[in-house]
Amino acid sequence: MTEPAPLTLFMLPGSPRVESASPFCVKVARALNLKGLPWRAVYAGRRLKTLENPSGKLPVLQHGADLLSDSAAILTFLDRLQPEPPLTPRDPADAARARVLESWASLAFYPDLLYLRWVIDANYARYKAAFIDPWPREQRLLTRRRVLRDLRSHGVGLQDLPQVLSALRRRLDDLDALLRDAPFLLGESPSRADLALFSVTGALVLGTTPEAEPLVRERTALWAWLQRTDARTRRPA
Ligand SMILES: N[C@@H](CCC(=O)N[C@@H](CS)C(=O)NCC(=O)O)C(=O)O
Repeated sequence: MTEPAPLTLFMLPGSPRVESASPFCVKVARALNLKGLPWRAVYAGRRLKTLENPSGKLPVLQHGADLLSDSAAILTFLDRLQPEPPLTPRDPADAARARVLESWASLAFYPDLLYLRWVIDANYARYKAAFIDPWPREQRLLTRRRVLRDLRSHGVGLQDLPQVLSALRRRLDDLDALLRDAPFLLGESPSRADLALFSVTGALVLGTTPEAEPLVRERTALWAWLQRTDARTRRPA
């Protein structure tokens, strides 16, 4: 009999092109892979939200009897569980830079991604066909009405598409510039900053947001880093 995997990642389901529709779930999945930790996925959706999940959001990592939510907190926990390779740089200033870049992914890029996926009708149809319709109802989490309401209260939902794309272009330029001199954002090896920004910018090139795809592909340092980070963090076959 095989040993049960000690780590279970409750996550939103994905598609043949990516582990999960949620960049936060992809970020944790890739962190587990990078550390070489064995883990298994459980597709959770609404059921976990109402029954077991302390935060109401995915991902949630189960370690023994403990449930941990929030991808940033989970990465910090993984560094304690398995220190090598570190996701948080050992140098305190680099650790701070990594966390700032990680929050840039969730506070700036993630709302752009949600806008492009859920507000634009044609993209929502693509997203629904790839990431919602194939899965049973209990594995789904968000409704379009909820996401549109949250985006309006965030502010991005009140903007038009040209405004959102102009802000996204600026951010992608900044990310591309940060990647010109080193293979990863904080130097020679991937950190939590790379995992967070890889997950959310990688989600822009999955066939559901055609306005954003060329913006990512044409930035050469950014595009090469996406491939490099993917290769370093993919689950071994
Ligand atoms: N800060 C959280 C954010 C996670 C998050 O927003 N997850 C989304 C899926 S991408 C979610 O579960 N949303 C459900 C909800 O807002 O009710 C993290 O880093 O894990």
